[in-house]
Amino acid sequence: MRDEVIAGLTKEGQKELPSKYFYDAVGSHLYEAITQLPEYGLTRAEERILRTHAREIVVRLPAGAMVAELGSGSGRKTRWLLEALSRRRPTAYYPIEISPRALAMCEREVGGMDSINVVGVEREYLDGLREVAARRRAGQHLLVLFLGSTLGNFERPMALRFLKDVRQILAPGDALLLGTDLLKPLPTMLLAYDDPLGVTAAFNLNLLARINRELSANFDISQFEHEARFNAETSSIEMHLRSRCAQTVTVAGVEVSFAAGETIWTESSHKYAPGEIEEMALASGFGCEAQWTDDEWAFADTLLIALGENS
Ligand code: AVI
Repeated sequence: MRDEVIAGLTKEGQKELPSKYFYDAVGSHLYEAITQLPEYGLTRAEERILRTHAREIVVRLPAGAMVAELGSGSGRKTRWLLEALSRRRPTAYYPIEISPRALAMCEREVGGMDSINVVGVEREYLDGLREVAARRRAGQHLLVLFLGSTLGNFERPMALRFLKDVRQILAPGDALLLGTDLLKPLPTMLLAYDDPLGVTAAFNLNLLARINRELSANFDISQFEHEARFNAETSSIEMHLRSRCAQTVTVAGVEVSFAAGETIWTESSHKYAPGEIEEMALASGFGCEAQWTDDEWAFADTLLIALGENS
């Protein structure tokens, strides 16, 4: 963390911090609160999709597939799918998550379900997925869940690279259920990342508070403000932290100077056009089997099937 933070803050031009560091104990609770905000429709939309279409999704899956989820979250949305799967046959579920706290929360949420055997995997996504893939029986298929539009937090070329890496680990016929937030009117997108209660602002500012706590830095949090803006070139909402004045901060012994108004770029959330998901899927070796969208909030869950070499 120290090296990445210093590299991002001392970079020429736009300063940046990696969004993966949002999720310490405080940040994870703030994110959980964000998912309940009326302005942030994304999580509820996906829950509606999975609740309404769980059976339809399940009948399209390879029979007897084991399930791996990249980023378990709270497990709340996944319950609907696991319930539908377990009605057909006992199912092994492997949440893959780097945070032991998140894994424990997921195991609590899903652990008591009949006919579901939960095995938490405390690894980075791709390493964890390799480990799970190695555990399958001969001929057994795998269903990978990558929900919540986490893919949207990757820059577009990285998102494509990631899908290709996932495909490489899978066998032809394996499935990937991918959740992606879709483009919608600008005011709706902006409000989702700049809510009037200030929960998202606190989530963003907590990154500086975390750096203070863990890297003995001396950011004066009151001298930074949250900003959400739309980048039309990349179709993404960017979150920034804007310095309210000219100031110098010490982070792990390194001095970092800010001009008044200068920002640190902390996150991008890419928003997709519906056809774009199919394009990305094809370019990474998947076929698009089906797509479900929500009526209230433009969000899509797309079922992708790993294509064979000659498909
Ligand atoms: C986790 N990720 C999909 C969220 C998003 O919408 O990009 C993180 C988030 N950032 C601000 N609000 C929520």
